[in-house]
Amino acid sequence: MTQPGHVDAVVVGAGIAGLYALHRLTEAGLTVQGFEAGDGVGGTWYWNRYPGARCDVESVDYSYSFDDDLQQQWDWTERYAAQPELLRYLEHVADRFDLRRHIAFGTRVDAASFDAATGRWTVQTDAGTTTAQFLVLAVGCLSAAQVPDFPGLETFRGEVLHTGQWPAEGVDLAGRRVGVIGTGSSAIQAIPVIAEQAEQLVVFQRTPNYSVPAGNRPLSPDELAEVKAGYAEHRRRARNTFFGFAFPLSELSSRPALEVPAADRDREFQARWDRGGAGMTRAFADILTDRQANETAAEFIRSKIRATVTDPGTAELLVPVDHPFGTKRPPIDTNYYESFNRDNVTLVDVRSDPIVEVVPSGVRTGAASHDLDVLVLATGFDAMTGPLLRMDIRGVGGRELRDKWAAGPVTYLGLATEGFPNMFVVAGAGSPSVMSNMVVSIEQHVDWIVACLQHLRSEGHTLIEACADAEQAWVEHVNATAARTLYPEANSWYLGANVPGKPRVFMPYVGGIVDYRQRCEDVAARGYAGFRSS
Ligand code: NA7
Repeated sequence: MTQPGHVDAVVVGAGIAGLYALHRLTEAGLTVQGFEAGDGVGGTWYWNRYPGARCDVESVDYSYSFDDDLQQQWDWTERYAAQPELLRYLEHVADRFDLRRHIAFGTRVDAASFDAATGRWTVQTDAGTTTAQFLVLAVGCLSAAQVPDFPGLETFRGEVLHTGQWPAEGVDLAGRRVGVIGTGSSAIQAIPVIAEQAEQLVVFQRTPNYSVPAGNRPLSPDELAEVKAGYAEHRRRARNTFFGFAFPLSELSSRPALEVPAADRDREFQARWDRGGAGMTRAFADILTDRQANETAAEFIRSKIRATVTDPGTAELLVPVDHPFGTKRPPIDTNYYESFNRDNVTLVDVRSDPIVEVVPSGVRTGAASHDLDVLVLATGFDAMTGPLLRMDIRGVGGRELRDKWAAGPVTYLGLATEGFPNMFVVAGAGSPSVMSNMVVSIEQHVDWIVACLQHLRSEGHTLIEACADAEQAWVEHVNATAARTLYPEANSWYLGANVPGKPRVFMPYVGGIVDYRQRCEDVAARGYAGFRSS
């Protein structure tokens, strides 16, 4: 496609957020240009093609709600959709709403700068320059792969693959010696599948994780029909829960864990373990806010690990002790702990035996050399701020976003930042997106942004910018809300802890999506209070 010289809005990213933004902005009558670094749509589901990649939110929830024909006509095949199905879905959405014609694929945005004289953004890509009145950054929260600086990595003779940049053509692991570094959600999904394919698998673990069985299974036609018959109500329910999932209300407990006798508590945990999925964090009202309550769930999971993993030494290494359950995004798995009972799987604890270097033949730790053909970096992402700060974004007076956020992200509602007029972030730091069903958050953010732009037009204004005091108050509220929970206790990507040198700031808003939506609506109802427009 030919890149236009000027449009009303540039949308960066063609994942779930970018596609929906393009759809809603064009529907509202704006001219748009989308830019996407990948060669196709899908974002997260375009890049994360590692073996076992699957969503941790149920398919019937993790899907757009804006179009009833779409949700009625699309048939999910599994409780938790795998990456190929999610990618097919997003490709279908792009075609169905004719969105591809707005997107320049294989085009990475390097820089964007705001010119106060013209009130326009100049967006620079590796293919050219486009100006726009509005800049909508839909670049994802977990899209900037984090590759640790292992000495000698470049000397490795085999293949080095990051889970978040998996080759589209796939990788044949049969008969190969594979190393996986990391035991986060991506690794926990990949390890059981790689263990079945590879000749040998060595897992390098720094921090043991709590994982709960996904309970994934095919969705029966009857089950799907039932959801579809009540989809409007299903979506309404999802939007009115803390995290944005339409689980049965009976799953939401209002009881504090320690008020329940231990045997009953374990029965409750067991029921949720058997059902599979993320229900464990909701088993009692205070799991994520009270350390002792949390410990009851943590201990239950530890007992499951010890009961599953046959070698007691390996089991103990897999038992998490240094952070509360649920304070890192809780992985859900299929046969994760069971994989360590296989003869071809070895666990290396890099806390006690650190990785010294990567050598041409594999990975050398203090105690041993591990010969490998493939090294999988399941080492996560420079989350939330990484995708934005890897671009050179400059606001009024050439102020760099990197400078403004040097001590951590500063936003108003997670959607905007002072000094960067007409720039909106979808699912940004300071929003509840990563603590929620992402699709519900994305639809809410984009709807809010589009309504804001329509309001601006109806007022005859061309410029909108967050005010410094509103932004400051929001940041304080985000911090205070996090401080009431156990989340800051874990060295998680929520805090940037996985990226050496990144400021330790709790980035997501953990007040829940209902509270957040109410606050956004209130801001809009008060004439976009906290923003100035002209
Ligand atoms: P995560 O959850 O950030 O996990 C990354 C893993 O890689 C984690 O176990 C890290 O250990 C480990 N890691 C990172 N750097 C190193 C180094 N230098 N040495 C050893 N181990 C390392 O990323 P995922 O991709 O699994 O999941 C991201 C999100 O995607 C997930 O939360 C879901 O929302 C979907 P650590 O725990 O930091 O000690």
